[in-house]
Amino acid sequence: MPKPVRVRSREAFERACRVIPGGVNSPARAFGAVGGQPLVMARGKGAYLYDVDGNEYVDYVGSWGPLILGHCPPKVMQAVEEALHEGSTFGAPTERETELAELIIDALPSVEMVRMVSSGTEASMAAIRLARGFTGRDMIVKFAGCYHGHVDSLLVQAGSSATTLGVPNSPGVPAGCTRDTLCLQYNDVQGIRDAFEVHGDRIAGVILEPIVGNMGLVWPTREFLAELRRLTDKHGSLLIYDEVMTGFRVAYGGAQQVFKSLGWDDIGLPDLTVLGKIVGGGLPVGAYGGRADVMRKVSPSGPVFQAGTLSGNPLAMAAGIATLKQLRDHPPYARLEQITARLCDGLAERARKLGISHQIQRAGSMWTLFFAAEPVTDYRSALQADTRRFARFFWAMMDRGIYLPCSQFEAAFVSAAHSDPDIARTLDAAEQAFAEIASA
Ligand code: KE4
Repeated sequence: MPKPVRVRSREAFERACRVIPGGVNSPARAFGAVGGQPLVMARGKGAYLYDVDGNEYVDYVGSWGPLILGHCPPKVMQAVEEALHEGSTFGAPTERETELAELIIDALPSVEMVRMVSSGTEASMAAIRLARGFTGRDMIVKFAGCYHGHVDSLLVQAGSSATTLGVPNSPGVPAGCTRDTLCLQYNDVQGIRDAFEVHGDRIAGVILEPIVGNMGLVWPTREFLAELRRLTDKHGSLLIYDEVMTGFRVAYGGAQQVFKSLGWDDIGLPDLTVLGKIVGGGLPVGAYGGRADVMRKVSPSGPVFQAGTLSGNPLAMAAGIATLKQLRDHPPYARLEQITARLCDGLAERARKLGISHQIQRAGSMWTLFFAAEPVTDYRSALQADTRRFARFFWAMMDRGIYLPCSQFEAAFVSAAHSDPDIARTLDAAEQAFAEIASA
């Protein structure tokens, strides 16, 4: 099979590397985990990406989650264009900010008030500061394999036990920033019990991805979520769901709605929810919201400071409003469930035929193909996956026009723009790619 020509992409990337660290504005795009050079993209349309050499790809990254409607959805484009002619930013309240806040509150029963920021990182950082400000405590609990943005206090190594306080996992993060962070194992009920046993009255909040995308797709157990809610209630800590990836993705009401539909009533609701990606419709938006008594502590209504020049930016609000209205009024979730299930079942069938160890884990249109023999339930089991085999599969699919996330530890996304022929084309490519790696 002839490899696609990528001359311009190589030249463009080499030029980028001369002026931008690693040639990218986010390391997730750097292909470090799969080798080779990232492709420089020129445009997107519907389910497709086109690189600067004109090669077409079926896109399963969707800009790492925001593009549930695909590239250039007409109504979103139109809304941004209209907003643009009124002005790009005012630094003053605008009605679009209120409208998007109302849409979020209507979608998520746990959210009574919401504040807009410009990224998921900002939203997580603010939510943590708010939990600390509201409780007057310092300690935060997070889980290995969950990512909440490049927040200093959350860039910690996975702890070895429930009492191992955080050690930074990046240069530039002072030890003091992570000293109050506990990093536990996801789905480890005994681990959180031990942590609250030792630190309960010092824990300001627990933050987690309620369905994880950032170690690959991993489901929580009902018991884990129920115990988190029980212990945070008992000790007066806040429970923070980071739904940056799952919000409006796995359901219009995010993971919280999925759990309700599963009848998991004993897990309660989070006190705060962090949002991003889809809520901005492809433009820079993050948001955090939750209980009104907690949110009222945020400046200027309360003492917990948080600010941002472009927070609630009118163009980004317009994109977010148009996206959420499209999702609310013409929900794609039943079809996304159906075509993503067909894709994942087809991948599993083709891998099984060739005796390739794999686990396909999915939540709605978010999914991960792990090259692993056992189900992935936490970060330790995720690390058992065969990342070299993933890298070979990644390039075998890329060379057949299928654009997957460039890491075993990421989720892939199907959009409402993906068609049945796109799924068929992907499965044909996978059949050849599996055969290629099985013989390697
Ligand atoms: P941003 O600051 O990238 O908008 O959001 C950070 C964030 C917070 N919470 C969750 C659950 C997230 O998944 C993210 C960002 N996700 C990564 C991909 N796994 C974004 C890709 C990137 O960093 O370039």
